[in-house]
Amino acid sequence: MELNGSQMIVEALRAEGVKTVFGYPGGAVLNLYDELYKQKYFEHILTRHEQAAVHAADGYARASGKVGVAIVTSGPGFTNAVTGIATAHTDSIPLVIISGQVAAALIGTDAFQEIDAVGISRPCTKHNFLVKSISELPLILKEAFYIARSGRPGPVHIDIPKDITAEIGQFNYPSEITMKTYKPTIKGNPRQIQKAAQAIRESSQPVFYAGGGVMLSNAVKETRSLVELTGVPLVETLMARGTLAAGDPNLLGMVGMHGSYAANMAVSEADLLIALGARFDDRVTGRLGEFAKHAKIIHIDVDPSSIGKIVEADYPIVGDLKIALGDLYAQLSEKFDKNRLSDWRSRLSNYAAIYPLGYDDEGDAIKPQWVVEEVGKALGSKAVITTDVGQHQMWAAQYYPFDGANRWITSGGLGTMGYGFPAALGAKKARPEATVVNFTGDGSILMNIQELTTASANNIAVINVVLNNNYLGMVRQWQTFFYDNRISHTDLSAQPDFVKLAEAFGAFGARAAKKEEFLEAFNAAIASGKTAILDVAIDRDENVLPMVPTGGALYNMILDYKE
Ligand SMILES: Cc1ncc(C[n+]2csc(CCOP(=O)(O)OP(=O)(O)O)c2C)c(N)n1
Repeated sequence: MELNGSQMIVEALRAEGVKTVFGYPGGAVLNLYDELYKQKYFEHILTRHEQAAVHAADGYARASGKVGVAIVTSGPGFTNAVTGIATAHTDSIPLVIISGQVAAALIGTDAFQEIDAVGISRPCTKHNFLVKSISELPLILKEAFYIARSGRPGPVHIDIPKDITAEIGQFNYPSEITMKTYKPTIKGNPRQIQKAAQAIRESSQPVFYAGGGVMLSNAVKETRSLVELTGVPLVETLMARGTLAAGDPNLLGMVGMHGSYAANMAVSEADLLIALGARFDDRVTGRLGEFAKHAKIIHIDVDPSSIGKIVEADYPIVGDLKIALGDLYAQLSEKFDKNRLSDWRSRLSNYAAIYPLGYDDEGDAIKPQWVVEEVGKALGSKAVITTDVGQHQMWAAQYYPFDGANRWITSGGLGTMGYGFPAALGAKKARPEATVVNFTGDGSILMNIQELTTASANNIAVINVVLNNNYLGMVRQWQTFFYDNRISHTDLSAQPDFVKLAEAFGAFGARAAKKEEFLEAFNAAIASGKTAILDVAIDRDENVLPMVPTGGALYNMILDYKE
């Protein structure tokens, strides 16, 4: 079939089953946008900033488990998108980003809106392509989707010169492909799995360390079965919240800088650490030399380059986690003696009992943790929760009752303020039946506030709960703890009227300074059926605890802080 480049893109998106794309037009993608105008296969959501388009595609991908798609123009359109691309890259989220480029003949001439897009995207994508001729476009599109979703997922960027979007060529879209240079290992080595099973059988203080890979490989069920079978307790990274249901007796909580005492002590005292799709991020490990220093390490990951990168693995297993866990289960299902772990388990229960997660809810001021708990009570585990970055993100991670995959959406690796709201919009498009709540801060929400227009124009209803402390709270906390309370440029007392702002954009706005007002505002927001901003005045000086100071060992936590 003969098509022009833009038609090929549209047909490829159709063939890949894409239902929603997010984007922002410009000169270099005019031909493509003309084709988007004519087609009826999928919906295009016009965001108001390219960064938001990519975050929305990312939120869509995380909520649906499918590849998210964003389209941006050349030059500033592309550079605006970079933060979104890097955010997805660090968290291994499958995206295809299509950018326009100046006409092939103009590349390298400093043409209007020219930028070396593939040069910029190389370090923050799983792979990228500059399309050099129309003949290679169909295969590149196919490969982009394949690379984005297979193995360790990630964003793939395709930069397409404007003339190629108008040129005509042959379009035979392959239904399947294999690539010589890229073949992810899916099945873990049976010998290694056998050895790992033996190590689990022999250990007396084992702990599972679940990372984002549990979610990405859709391995929640398999992880739960293995935990149930073995009675081995589990800690979750920020990205793995929901692996076990909140309240599960095998769950020790979140591990790392703001992890629970029990989780951090479990890792510190374990004799075997079973890392599941986790990458040993420094926010998790604390001081590396002290991290799990008594433990042998089993590391299961689909990405071979992540194994041994930060921490040597005694039992490396390269493969898809879901499959590897199934194989491990088969190895262990005969006679695993759970009782062997009873001393270990009671020691850990004791840790959980002496330092439970908690906060002081005495005074009149609204505590942010209380807000998170109330939303959790109202919506439970069926809601989709997104966050921005800061204290509110950690409180949401600590106090929301998670249960299962694809419902907890946060920028873990890059820590991108401005992520939460557009990601929530993308998530709502992917899961229209779910209530979507974005926990955000008064700093973060202003970073992509323009997307209120996108929400209103497209009737996408999400609830932004602004935990408003009039500070860049997380940075203020560090200044308080580690810089002698020198509050340098983190006071956000000067702020807009968030209620009026919401209304100006056609959204719902309400303010809450007392607990009853919050519950009322929250219910009214849901009833409004619109995107909402709830401006919640919280205790200004609340800190996120426990906290492991940077470079400290996990077992040295600040549990309580009094100035
Ligand atoms: C784009 C970006 N800029 C700067 C930072 C550094 N940073 C991390 S947390 C934070 C404060 C966030 O403040 P706010 O959104 O009000 O949330 P709070 O911590 O008060 O809950 C800042 C500035 C970041 N993570 N992302």
